[in-house]
Amino acid sequence: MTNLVDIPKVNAKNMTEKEFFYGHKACAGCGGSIAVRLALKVLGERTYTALPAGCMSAVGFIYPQMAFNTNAIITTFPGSASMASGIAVGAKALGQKDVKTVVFAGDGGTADIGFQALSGMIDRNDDVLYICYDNEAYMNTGIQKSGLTPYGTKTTTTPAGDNIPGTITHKKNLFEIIAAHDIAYAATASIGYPQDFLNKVNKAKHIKGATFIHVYASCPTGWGTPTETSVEIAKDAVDCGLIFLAEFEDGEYKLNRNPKQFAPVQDYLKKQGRFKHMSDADMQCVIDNRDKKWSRMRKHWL
Ligand SMILES: Cc1ncc(C[n+]2csc(CCOP(=O)(O)OP(=O)(O)O)c2C)c(N)n1
Ligand code: SF4
Repeated sequence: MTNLVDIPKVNAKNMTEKEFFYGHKACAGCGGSIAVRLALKVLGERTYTALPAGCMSAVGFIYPQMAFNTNAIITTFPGSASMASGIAVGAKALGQKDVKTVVFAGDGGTADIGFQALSGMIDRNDDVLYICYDNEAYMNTGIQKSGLTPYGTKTTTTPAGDNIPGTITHKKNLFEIIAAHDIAYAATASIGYPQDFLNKVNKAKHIKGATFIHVYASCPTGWGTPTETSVEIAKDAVDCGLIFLAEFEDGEYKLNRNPKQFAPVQDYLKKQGRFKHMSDADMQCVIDNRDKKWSRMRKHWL
């Protein structure tokens, strides 16, 4: 196993100025595109990239233009991890040692439709870094609820009205489901904390075998937020405790941030059109669920 302590750090000063994902057609302020851009700057040009149907493939491959400066391919929606496994094994068969295979998939393509292939990829320990950019809904097809859409969210399949208050389930516990595979390295991140995300991609790059990063990535179009606040909102989500920054390594969980006090959840929710309808009771339900999760994490991960 790679000695992760000795890996040279990547930061804004020594990071390449070369762009590997440019000229794409994402909406202004798209958090998913920020996640892809940052990750590819760490992974570099010897990267094979696989993307299922979803925003990043829709905005990245528009004939005759190609926004990826690396090798990249669109996969079937449920099969991105399988295709990435094939690419990684193919690269090995060709004797290529300096390449990395990466998947960029949305929350729908990861936690729901692509999950079986992802589980198999981790089980075989194929040499793939799987990055899920989590914008908390199926955005590319018009904002439908996914397994990672949080409680209270208004989506086109969970409309807020007299009968239901938007989404009535909490986010699927993806990070721990992945960790339960006993994967060598998994992490959560947010585009609101870019240095933390860069460090985690860098770590995963140097590990041979399956690795996974779940990065929280704002979507102004689906969230009803101003484009210029994307990074700020992704930071707010962490600061109010609804998104946590953590790692799973060598069978152990680690909380990277453990704030003494959380910023008010209400302020975070009220900034976003998708939560505008929420009652005080609904917001309290979100807070109670956050507190339950944090007391469990603090008890077992610290
Ligand atoms: C098997 C299959 N089912 C449905 C679709 C239609 N489809 C294309 S993109 C998409 C939404 C993707 O959502 P997500 O994976 O969360 O990524 P995002 O669009 O949010 O980036 C869907 C449902 C498809 N292409 N293939
Ligand atoms: S809909 Fe959202 S995730 Fe899709 S390109 Fe626009 S901002 Fe990005």
